[in-house]
Amino acid sequence: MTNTPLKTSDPELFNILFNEIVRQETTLELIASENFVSYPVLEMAGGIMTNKYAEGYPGKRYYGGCEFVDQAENLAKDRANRLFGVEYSNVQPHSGSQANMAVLMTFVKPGDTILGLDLAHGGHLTHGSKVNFSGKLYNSIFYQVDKDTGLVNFDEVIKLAREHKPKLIICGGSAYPRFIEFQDFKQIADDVGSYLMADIAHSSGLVAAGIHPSPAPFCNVITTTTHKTLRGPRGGMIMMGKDDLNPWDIVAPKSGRVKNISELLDNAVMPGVQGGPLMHIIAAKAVAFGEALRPEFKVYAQQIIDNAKTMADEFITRGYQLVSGGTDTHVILIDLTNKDITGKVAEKSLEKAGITVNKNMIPFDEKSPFITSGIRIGTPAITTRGMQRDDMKKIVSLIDTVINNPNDDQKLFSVKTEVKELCKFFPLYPELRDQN
Ligand code: DSN
Repeated sequence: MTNTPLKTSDPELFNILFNEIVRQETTLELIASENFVSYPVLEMAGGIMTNKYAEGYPGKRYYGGCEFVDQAENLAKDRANRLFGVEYSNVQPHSGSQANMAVLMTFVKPGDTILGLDLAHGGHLTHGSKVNFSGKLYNSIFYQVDKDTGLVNFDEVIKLAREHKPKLIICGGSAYPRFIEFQDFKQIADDVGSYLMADIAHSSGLVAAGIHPSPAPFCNVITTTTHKTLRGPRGGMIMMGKDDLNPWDIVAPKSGRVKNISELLDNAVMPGVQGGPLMHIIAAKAVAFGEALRPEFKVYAQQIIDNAKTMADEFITRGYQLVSGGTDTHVILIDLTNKDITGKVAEKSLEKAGITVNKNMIPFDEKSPFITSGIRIGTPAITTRGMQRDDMKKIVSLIDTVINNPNDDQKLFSVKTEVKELCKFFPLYPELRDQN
């Protein structure tokens, strides 16, 4: 990347970009919510559709000149529907949080009760956290995981659901290492007459590959991000397995000519929550969904899980405590309380050694979210780079060295050197290098 137009016009930003490329290439990316998009996705996300305003939906825009962005958005929706086996999708949400906001705006009114997984037990801010719109606008209550098993405590979910009769139950989260039991949630939602939303932001790539159970037959509405295991551009999406709910159960009759919930959801996204859609990102979602429809994606998704299981076993062998005792997915949540180190210190020391993770609350954590007793690790990004079983064992041994020597700069430096050596075998974006 020696002679790009950016380098000439804005060397300061070029330098920042260059340094970030080097950082991504020479370090181990273990943040469970991150991934590396393919070069075609990158090309579309960085492409000229960023120039286009297209408020509205394909065929019903508020601006002219939308012929080709309409085609891109329709393709994204068709591919999403095929990928997840759903009847409806909205690919416009800029993020998972905005997808969740649109769903909440559709299914619940301010003051209504929602029931979601406690953030400190693996949930998400938008599932009712008091510091988020979802906890400020709605009466949010939370279920937790069982202290012994680390799994969702369904006895508590039933008890809370019967007691509070939530309008909406939310399943899924951001730091839950096990499969989400959609069917069990569905039984409870039916029992108390609640709507059921699945947030599969983390597991959507595994769902698309058919490796994680699908929420489509059980949940009224599904949200996801597109950039985690799904390996698309940064963004969000809403889906419904079937668009067969009666909208009049949700909105007052004076709301006009609404025929189905999908119309309410579309309206909630735009104009309810967002204005102009990011057409370059929507087109890049279409590219990523096309990739995920190919048979290779199943192999990739299975490798993500195999890698996570290998790491989990290796951590256990080395005396680490994993929340829920292991993983079914791409997520490993390590409880560091027996290692005499906080999540905050572990994250910092690992970063110094070229390994990127995030500190994370563990269930029943006694430390604050800024300190934490745990770290979360994920395998999507390193799997994208092509790393496999032996690499996982090596990475766990490097992490172990750091955790046991968090303040030994010499050891951290030697791990960093080993990380760089390992990364050299798995180059990122050779296409960028070819532009030199
Ligand atoms: N920030 C995402 C994650 O790391 O899981 C959730 O929003």
